[in-house]
Amino acid sequence: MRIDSVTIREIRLRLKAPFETSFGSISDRKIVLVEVHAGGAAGWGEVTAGEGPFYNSETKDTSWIVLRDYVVPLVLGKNFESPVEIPALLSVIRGHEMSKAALENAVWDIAAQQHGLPLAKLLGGLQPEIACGVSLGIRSTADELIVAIETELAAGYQRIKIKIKPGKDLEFMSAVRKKLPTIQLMVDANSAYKLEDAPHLKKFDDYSLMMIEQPLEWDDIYEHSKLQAMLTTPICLDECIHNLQQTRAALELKACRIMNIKLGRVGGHTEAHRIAEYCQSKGVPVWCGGMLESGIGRAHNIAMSTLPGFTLPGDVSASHRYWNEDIIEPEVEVTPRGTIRVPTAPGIGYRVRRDRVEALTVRSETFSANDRASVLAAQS
Ligand code: OSB
Ligand code: MG
Repeated sequence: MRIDSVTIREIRLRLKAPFETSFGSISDRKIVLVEVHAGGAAGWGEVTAGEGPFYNSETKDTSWIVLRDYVVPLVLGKNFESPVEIPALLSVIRGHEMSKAALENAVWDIAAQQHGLPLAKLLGGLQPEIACGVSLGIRSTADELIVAIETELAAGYQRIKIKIKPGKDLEFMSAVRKKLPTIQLMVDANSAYKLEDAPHLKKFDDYSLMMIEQPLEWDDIYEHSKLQAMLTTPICLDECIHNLQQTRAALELKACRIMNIKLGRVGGHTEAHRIAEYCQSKGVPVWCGGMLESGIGRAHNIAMSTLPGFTLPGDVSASHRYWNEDIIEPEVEVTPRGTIRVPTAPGIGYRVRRDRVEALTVRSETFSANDRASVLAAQS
């Protein structure tokens, strides 16, 4: 396929309720979407960067620049047999995985449509439905948190993750365990602790947690290996892992026993697939993390979650938990047994609501291979 045009656009989408993590609170998402046209088909990807550089170093604004000035010029007018060729082409750009992922994933959407297959199938996914958990933001009181957890359990969700930070941890875990002793429970610190906090983190071992996600520095695999040796609870890495090499380092150093794979953080479906395969070969379970995505990013997460090795419930949940109205049709729904049925239509399997996307757009730029060819011809 030849990449005929790429449109980048920024939309605004208000969360139903603010989402609080150890690094801040967010109410209004500002999301960059990428639409690629190739061979008569349109494909969509989502940049999963935050509004500010607080989860990782990318933001919706850095992604705009990187896409416009570096990613798009590298792919526009180029021919690809398969989207797996894209990472090598984009590897001259260091970092900026979320920006690259949005482009590559849009091309995967097109490739799947051209094969007449749902994206999950094209990727090699086998599961007809995926297991779902929820990620709950930090609440002001344990009672409030328990009410939120009970609502999610009643909806069927199989696993509860609670966000924590120093001062908002043991009291919450202990209250939840007292009320709900047997649920599948885990915590996510988003790098809020230091290795010196090991004696404190050791107390988490008393609460039968499935795992502790990313307790230490966002870029420090080594210190997680020191901490893991002191804990019985498995560590799961999130922020630290951007590619297969870092995954190998983490497993060889025994820095974690479980891996969170996020499509944006690792640069797209091709790298995510490699990481999942490697983890599976080492007997390390993986699950799909979430970044408060719109329906487009969510659809890609669902496709990835069908791959072998994704044996734990992910942070992939129903559209209505986030938005009054999503930008895809149908919206993502969860069954009473806490699963999402994988769509069977070609591509991402959901229809993008263009009217709604247009209405939410605050800026957009389109780059077309033909315009570029004519600009280059005029210059020569
Ligand atoms: O660490 O997993 C995380 C949201 C934004 C940034 C980082 C994280 C999260 C979540 C939300 O936990 C998961 C979701 O999309 O529901
Ligand atoms: Mg996390």
